Amino acid sequence: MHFATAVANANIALIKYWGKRDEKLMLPTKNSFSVSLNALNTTTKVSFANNDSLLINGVAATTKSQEKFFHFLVEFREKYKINSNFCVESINNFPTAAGLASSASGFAALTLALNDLCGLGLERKKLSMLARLGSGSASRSVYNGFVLFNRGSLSDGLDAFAEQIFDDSHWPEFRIIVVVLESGPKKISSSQAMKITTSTSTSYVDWVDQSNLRLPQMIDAVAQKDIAAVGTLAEQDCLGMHQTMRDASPSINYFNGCTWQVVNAVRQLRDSGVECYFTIDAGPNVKVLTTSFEQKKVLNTLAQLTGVQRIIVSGI
Ligand code: 2P0
Repeated sequence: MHFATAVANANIALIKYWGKRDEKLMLPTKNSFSVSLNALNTTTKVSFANNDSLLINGVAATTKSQEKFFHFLVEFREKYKINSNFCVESINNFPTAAGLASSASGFAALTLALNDLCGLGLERKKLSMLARLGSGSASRSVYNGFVLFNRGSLSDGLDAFAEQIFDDSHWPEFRIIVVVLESGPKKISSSQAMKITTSTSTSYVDWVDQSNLRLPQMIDAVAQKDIAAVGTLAEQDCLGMHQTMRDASPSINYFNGCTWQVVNAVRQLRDSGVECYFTIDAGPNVKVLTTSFEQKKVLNTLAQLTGVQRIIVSGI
């Protein structure tokens, strides 16, 4: 085979991953739980080449993403005793520069394509562990639906993998509305921010404890398709994670004025009886969690806000 192509969806964590217990092996401090987004994906084509190269949406990748990419290929070759170099062409169907998590779908699609090209025949669990070496959140994007990423307890990482808990047909009415806000380049990378948080934040340990208690409640809430419980737990987990960053030294803040504007609009809508909730990751954009029944009302309100660049509606 001269080339292989694979597609992977982006994912949003409802119970967040933030912090590593082992940086080299990319082992997370805690379990996380996500939902895949069928409207946001990466398609990656891989072929054998004389040198490693990476094109994202037809443009040579920035130094920052190239660094992670080259490191991943070094690890991949070492792990599976492969000598080849690779030409990688990656297309995101969503704005790469908009601060949306392209590394999760990107490394997951790359992992799936390399597995095909090199004829490795790896099972999903192994694919998840391989994608993890690129980005922690990528281990969740080798699946669709609702996915649990186990932190594991072994020092070699052999029990740190993701697994699907509910497939993508479980909750057809669930909606994630991605609100892309005006923003400059990312202030600080997730990896760097996690490192500062875990080593200096006064509230980190407490958040991990609380988040671990929320996880089984979240899985139960998704099982019951209870949007109020899912949304409430997701907001608590997200706000707690961002608080750990504010309590770090130096203090880290990914929100901007527009972020608070959207958060307040979501809270006001909810007060008026519309079931919608928010979650925010390592950037200013807001993801609104709601259902197909409420989608129109939410979109009408969001469309009136200033500072909103783009709105993407996704199912699972
Ligand atoms: C998550 N995030 O669970 C959390 C919530 C952002 C906030 O996983 O260092 O790009 O490559 O493992 O996966 C984003 O961090 O970080 C992330 P690395 P990653 O989705």
